Amino acid sequence: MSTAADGFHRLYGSPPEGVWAAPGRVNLIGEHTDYNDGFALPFALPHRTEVAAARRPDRTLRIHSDGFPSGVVTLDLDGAGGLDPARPPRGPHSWAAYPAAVAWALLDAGLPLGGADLHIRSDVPTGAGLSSSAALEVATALALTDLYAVPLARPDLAALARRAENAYVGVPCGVMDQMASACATAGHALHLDTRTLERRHIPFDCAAAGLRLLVIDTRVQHALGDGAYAERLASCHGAAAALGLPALRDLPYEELEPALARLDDPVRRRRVRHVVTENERVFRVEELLRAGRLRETGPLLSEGHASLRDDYEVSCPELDLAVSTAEAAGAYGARMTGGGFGGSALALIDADAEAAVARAVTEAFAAAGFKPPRVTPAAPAAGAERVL
Ligand code: GAF
Repeated sequence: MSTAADGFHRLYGSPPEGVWAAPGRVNLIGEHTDYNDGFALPFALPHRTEVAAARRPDRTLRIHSDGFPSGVVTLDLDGAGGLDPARPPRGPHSWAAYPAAVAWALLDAGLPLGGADLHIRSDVPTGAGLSSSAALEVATALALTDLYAVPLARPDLAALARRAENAYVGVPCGVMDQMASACATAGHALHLDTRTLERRHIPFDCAAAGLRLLVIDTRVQHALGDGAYAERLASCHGAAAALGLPALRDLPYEELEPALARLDDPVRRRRVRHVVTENERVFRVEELLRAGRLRETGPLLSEGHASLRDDYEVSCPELDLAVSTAEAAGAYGARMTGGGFGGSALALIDADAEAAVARAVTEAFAAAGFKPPRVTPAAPAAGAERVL
């Protein structure tokens, strides 16, 4: 039995009916494009959130997490004090807002759910820009819909998980993280069209090419709810409206310069330039991966970082140092990944350079007086699945 199942048994006094797992993600390229209906190329991490669960005969949802010492959170699926988006679990129970949000979104979509007991355990680092929230949402959604035999295609499940986070938790994220967690496959990056939710699985095997992808967690906690993310989103939507477009995705790369000339605000111009060039980079990286030319993606990753740092202004000194140090230590390319303002960077390196690059970054952080970073290799793992 998995640890989540054991934990469930100990807590609730009987075994779960099943255990469902969903991974965190790393985004290879395509950052801050998803809420512009654009493109992204994430892959799933081996780190997962597991939800052990069983149905209940009543309309009660009990939620417990190994990672939080606040005990069992009990909610009524129908009561006003239960799944009310105006009153999500707060304070020491605020972690429970994510699974509660998912139950709310599924019910709000008219899906026939009943009560359930959930026990959660996770090794997805939180606040590291590796989508611990999406992993929790997707694992919960999969557990609840499987328990109640509700057929839901993975993209629909991801879209509902995003809606849960937007409308219930109050974080205005796009759909990339939930799609990556729900739809990624081992050994592949997921080319994602965030407007249509169409996806392509692109073989991505660093080891076979003698390469390694390092994830460098700066340990600067990032939070999407602090206003800067919403400000970027508003700026992009405002620019699209000013250009008469449904979304910035509808601005082709070839038409970028004349479009920029039509925007008065220099900040908006920079935001638009990032989004449009980033969408283009997604396609160029995909092409190189398909051609097996993995090393050549490096400069595009670094270009993406410069764009996020200078045009989109979502980097921070720790991310910039991680990237520049990895590059100086021989990385083919490096960039921040995820929402930014902290969290993690990734670096594409020769497999035998791992120790040297990790040491260089660790030493540079120490010299700058930053917290020691956590450096780990990552390879594309499986998306969400039932594991027991
Ligand atoms: C966060 C969000 F949750 C995603 O939707 C995406 O916008 C990302 O930041 C930036 O690419 O992870």
